[in-house]
Amino acid sequence: MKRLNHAFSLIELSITVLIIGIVTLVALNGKSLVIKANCVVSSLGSKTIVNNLDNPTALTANRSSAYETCVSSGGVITSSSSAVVTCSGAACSSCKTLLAANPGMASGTYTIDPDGAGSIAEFNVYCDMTDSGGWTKILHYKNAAYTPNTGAVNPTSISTESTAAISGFAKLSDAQINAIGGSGATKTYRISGDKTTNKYYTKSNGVWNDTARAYGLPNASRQVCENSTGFASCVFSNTSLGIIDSNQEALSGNDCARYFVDLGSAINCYTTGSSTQRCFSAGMSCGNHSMINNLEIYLRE
Ligand SMILES: [Ca+2]
Repeated sequence: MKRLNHAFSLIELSITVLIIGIVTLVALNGKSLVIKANCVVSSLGSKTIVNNLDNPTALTANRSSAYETCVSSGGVITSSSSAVVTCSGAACSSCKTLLAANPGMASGTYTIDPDGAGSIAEFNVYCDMTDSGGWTKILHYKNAAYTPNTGAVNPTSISTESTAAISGFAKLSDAQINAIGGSGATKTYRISGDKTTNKYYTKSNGVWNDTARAYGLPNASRQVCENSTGFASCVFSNTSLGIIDSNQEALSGNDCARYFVDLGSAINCYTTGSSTQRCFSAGMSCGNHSMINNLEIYLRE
């Protein structure tokens, strides 16, 4: 009877050891999947860049064999391909930092993570690498006024469509917009449309709010410029105007080079008279304040 009890104890001990082993394996496996340090996968061919600062398991759609190699090798990936774009940590935070890390990078769709290991997940953006480069597109509409929304609208549209391909209203979320370069930092916003080759540039440290008048950008320290030659040649002037209006800011005539928004109310499309939907309008001599179509707003921190 004693021998039998002893044998049973050995079986119990074996089972206990086995369970501990399984638990240990599971724990190690879980650890290996949560790699926080500079694990980067890049592929210029498909124009995707993935880092896993947040949650690698959420990136299934962007995974590649290179990504899996990265994970299995402990978080650092290298590639011999000449087409590989490198990106890690802060270099993944915006179109501007991507370009700085990869001179000559083409305009197109890339994945960024403005707050690094912070809680905002990676997201795709459309980068304009011309006009001094590093412009992240944050909002566009095609030819109709839109209802302001602080959330993200049509993420695929905003992250993949060039000017000619704009299909409708789309934007990043306000949280994503403000994370690029840091909330409250002075950034340059670039506005363009179909009525003029001029682009309107404004520097502001306002916190972006899609439901606020002129996005909450106007404040005492705002600066503005408008030209057709690009950001590098812009000469900025101060303005205390409470809205965006290149005519009142003495940057344009009351013509097709005029950009204005939210003139009549906090949210306003002057062309249609709506106070619940927003659009940009051109000057009087431009079809009696035609709506500016293919309107795009880019951000450069
Ligand atoms: Ca993040």
